[in-house]
Parts: sequence; structure tokens; C-alpha cells
Amino acid sequence: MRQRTYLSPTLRDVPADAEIISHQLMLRSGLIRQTASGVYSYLPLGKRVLRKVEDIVREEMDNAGAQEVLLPAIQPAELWEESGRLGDYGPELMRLKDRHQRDFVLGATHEEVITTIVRDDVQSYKKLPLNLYQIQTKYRDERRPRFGVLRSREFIMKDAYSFDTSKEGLDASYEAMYEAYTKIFTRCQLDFRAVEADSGAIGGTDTHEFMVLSDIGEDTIAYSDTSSFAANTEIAPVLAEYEKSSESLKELEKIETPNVRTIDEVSSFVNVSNDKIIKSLLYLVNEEPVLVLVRGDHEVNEIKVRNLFDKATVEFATTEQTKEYLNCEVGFVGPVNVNIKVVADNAVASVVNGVCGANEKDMHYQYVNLERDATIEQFADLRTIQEGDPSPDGRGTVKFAKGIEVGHVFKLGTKYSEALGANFLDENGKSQTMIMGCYGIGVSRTVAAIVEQNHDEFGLVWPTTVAPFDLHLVTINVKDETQRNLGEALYESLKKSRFDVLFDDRPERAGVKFKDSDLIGLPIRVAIGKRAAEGIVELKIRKTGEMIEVQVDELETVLQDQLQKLAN
Ligand code: 9G3
Repeated sequence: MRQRTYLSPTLRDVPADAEIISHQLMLRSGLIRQTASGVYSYLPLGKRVLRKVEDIVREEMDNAGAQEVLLPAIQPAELWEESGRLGDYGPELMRLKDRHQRDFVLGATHEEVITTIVRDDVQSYKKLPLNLYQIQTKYRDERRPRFGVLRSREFIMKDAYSFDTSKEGLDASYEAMYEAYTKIFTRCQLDFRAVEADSGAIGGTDTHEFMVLSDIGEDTIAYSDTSSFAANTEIAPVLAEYEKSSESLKELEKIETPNVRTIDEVSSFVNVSNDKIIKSLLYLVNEEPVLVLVRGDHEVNEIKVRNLFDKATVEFATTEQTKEYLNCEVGFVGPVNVNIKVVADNAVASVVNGVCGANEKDMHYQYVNLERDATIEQFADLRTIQEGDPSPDGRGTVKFAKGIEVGHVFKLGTKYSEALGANFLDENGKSQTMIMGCYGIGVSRTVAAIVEQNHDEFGLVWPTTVAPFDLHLVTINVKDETQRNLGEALYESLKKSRFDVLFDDRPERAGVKFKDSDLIGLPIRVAIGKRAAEGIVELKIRKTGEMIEVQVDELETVLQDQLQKLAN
């Protein structure tokens, strides 16, 4: 490709509203342009990288036995009514009316569409298992699009859906996708972790997120410093081993604590450490009041609370509701002498002579011992894991890392096949409901994640497997006939040898060309300069900065070797 006519508009300055490096560099190197808030256009360089990532995804999905389909971006709203989730997503689900005023949604995901297709065309167990996938544009009207294509309102997703006859079949399909994802992200040369995750509103049981480690990631991963344990902190289980102090139980005592509300205020006023305080938070679980207790130095994990009441609606009570149910103000709430359900995190069971609110303004209890002074309906793992906790698998200590979610695999079960009637006749001719899994990769997000992990102060540093071109051929001075002729000759011969070449044949100064070349970040630059007359060109390996002078008749061999070295 000749740069003289190639649309790769580089920018010298960092665009003001681009907060993170991948957004800045994808704009500056001419990969993308913003068309609207959270809506991007891919220019030729960006499109080539997208296609490289899509081709890796496609190859591994096909290797795993999945079949590629293409589903519509506009979906009849009736399908989402049939599945019962048209009302679940609010304004995030983009909607439109056709010319006949019929309701449609813009596809945020495709469980409904794919399940109705399989429902209508698959009836026998002999046609299962089946894994269908597409690479397609998705629409989710994010309230605050940010970070360029990392959180955009239109994005490219590979979404796959598996259909099995049994739970064991689903496990096999899930495992096959898990392996395929591992290969995909490895081939993209990403530093990633597969972490246990929460299935959220989509439902289902097992689920893993594939996280690319990055400080700008919006998710926090808990991982063990010695074992393979890794989980999203949203659901990371906590090892419930707490030693109980041997101090003798003291008599419960109510104390005046004027205007003392927060954990820190109570801790300093009563002169106890946070882990002796019982933090009591009121929730409404399916509209019923439930008091949730955690130790003062821990945080309640609302997803765990929701999962304890099997995905009931769990809302944190407002101050008015707290007054209504406990007729006292927030900050003085406690589990002693209440007539509502109380559940507690496992760590609270080991608090001896603790402190808690007395359900009276400006009053607390001290020397609280729950099995004597309160009725705890259930102890469970209800707190969020913290750095330094023992790893839940009992091996090593928990550390935190930020991650960008680039993949998410779910065991769906029968949530959609039941709602939409996707059944099959088993070997005994009996009708059974298909068992589903679904598997997503954020393809455009993966490009941004690769940039986050592959850049330096001069610009992009593309891994060879996803680089838009293999090499950057640069004639330093196109006015010099020797350089110009050698450049043209090398361009033709390298193309003939099937190298993907971006040829900088522009009449620009050397400095501009080198700055652009470092910014665009192709793996190898071949510069034709003063020594062209001697048949010598200068290679620069973008990743290491290594410079190599090469005789043109050895150039192709050296390029092959260098590209091979970079791919490992
Ligand atoms: C919506 C909107 C946003 C959504 C969804 C639906 C997330 C939604 C979960 C999934 C689950 C899997 C198949 C590929 C892998 C992920 N955000 N999810 O269902 F209407 Cl506006 O998409 N779907």
C-alpha cells in the first residue's frame, strides 16, 4: 500500500477528550475517528487490525467446531417480549419503529434471535450439539460512553451460542469455548487471565470472564500470588477461617455515643479496632427488610447478598426506610432486639465483645456477643474479598489487579430455550428442552486492549499477529533518484514475496516520516537512505529499537528471521 494515497491521517497532538493511552493512540495513528459520542469509524489501518483479530477469532471458532452465521442487527421487539426481557434493560436497549410503526430493537445481544432459529429448524437430538456464532455489530446505549472503543455504544462482538441435549454436553461445549478463547487471546499476544465471574442478569451458573491486565481496566480481579485462583472481586469467594479471641464474654452494655455514626467515629469514640465493630446495613429483599451484618473492616458484597436470596431484587434501604423499619437513624442500627431477619457474614461470628448500634439515636451497645444477644438467621460469605486475604483455594495470598473484560463465557441452561420453546426429541422420542451456553468476545475492545498492552512513548508497537502490515518500507528522500528507484524496486519485490508492505513514498522530510513510522508502530521498518547506492538498507525492530544494516539481496531472509523471532 502506498502512503502517498493511503488514508492514514496521523495527529501530532493528543486529542483533549481522550483520557487513556489506547484512545489517544488510536486517534493519533489514524486508526479510528469519532462520529458521535461512543460511535466510531474505522479508517483503513484500524479496519486492517480489526480484520486480523476477527480472522484469529474465526479460525479458532471454526477449529472448535462452531458454525458461522450472520444475524440481523434489527430485531422484532416481540422476540424480547417472548423471552420476557424487553423491560429489563431500560434505555440501554436501543429501539426504533419501522415505516409501519412496528417496534424493533437494535441488537445488544442475540439469544432470542438464535434460539428461535434453532427452535424452528432443529427437532432431533441427532442434530445436537450445535454451536453457532457470528461476528457482528452490537448496540448498547451506554449512559457514559468513554475510553474510545473500550466502552462505545456501537461495537463489534463475536457472539456464539451452544445447544446441547444434556448438562454434560453443555460442560463439553463450555470447555471447548474456554480453550478456544485461551488460544485466541494467546495468539493476540495479550497478557490475560480467565477469572470466575458473576452471571448477572443473563442468568445461568458457571461463567468466566477473560480479563486483559491493565491499570485502566474497569474490573478488579482477585488472584492468588501462588496458585491459579483468579476471580472477579464482585463474586470472589472468601475463605471463612477466622480465629476467635479467647477473651471472656462481658455483660452487654448500652452506651451514649452522641452523633457517633461511622465505623471510624465509633472506633475512636469507643476505642475499639474496626474488626470489633459489627456494621449493620438494612436491605430490602423482594421488598422485605433484611439486616446484613459484616465486620467493621469489611465491605458488604451486594451480589453475594443477591445470590444468597437466589437473585431476588435486593435494594439498599433508604434512610427513610431505615427509620420506618428500625425507627432509628442510619449509623445507630444494630442486630440486638430487632424483629426483622438478620443475616451475617462468616467473619462476624468470631467477634467477641463487639460494638454495634443500639437502634436508638446516639446510642450503641458494647460487649456484644451475637449468639447471646441477637438472633442470626444465617451466616454466609457476604463480604467482598480484600488484598491480603488468604486465597480461597487455601494456597497463597490474595492480590488485586485491574482488568479489561474482553471475553465472557456463560452456562445459560434453559433460560431462553424454555422461554422460547426450543425443544428436541431425545432417543426415546421424548421432548426435552435444549441446554444452552453463550460466549462473547469484544472484538473492537480487544483491539484497544492490545494497544493498552503494546505501546511506548513514541506510539504503537503492534504484535506481528495483529499488525495492520508486516513492515514499513520508507524511502527517506524521494527526490534522490537512487533512493527512489531502490524503494520502488523493493516495494515490488517484497509484495511479490507476499509481505504486507506499507510503503512511505511521500515527499515528506525524514523526521516526519520516522515520527509517523514510530507512531503507526509496524513491527519492522526498512529505511532506504544514504547507503542506497551501496545496496544497503537500514532495518529498525520497533519493539526493541534494534537497528540492523542489511544488503538488499539478504533483505527477505533477514525479514523472515526477524518476523519469526518477534512472533514468539
Ligand atoms: C441488553 C443490553 C445490554 C446487555 C444485554 C442485553 C449484557 C445482555 C449479557 C450478554 C450475555 C451474552 C451473548 C454473547 C456473550 C454475552 N448487556 N448482556 O444480555 F439488551 Cl442493552 O450479552 N450474550
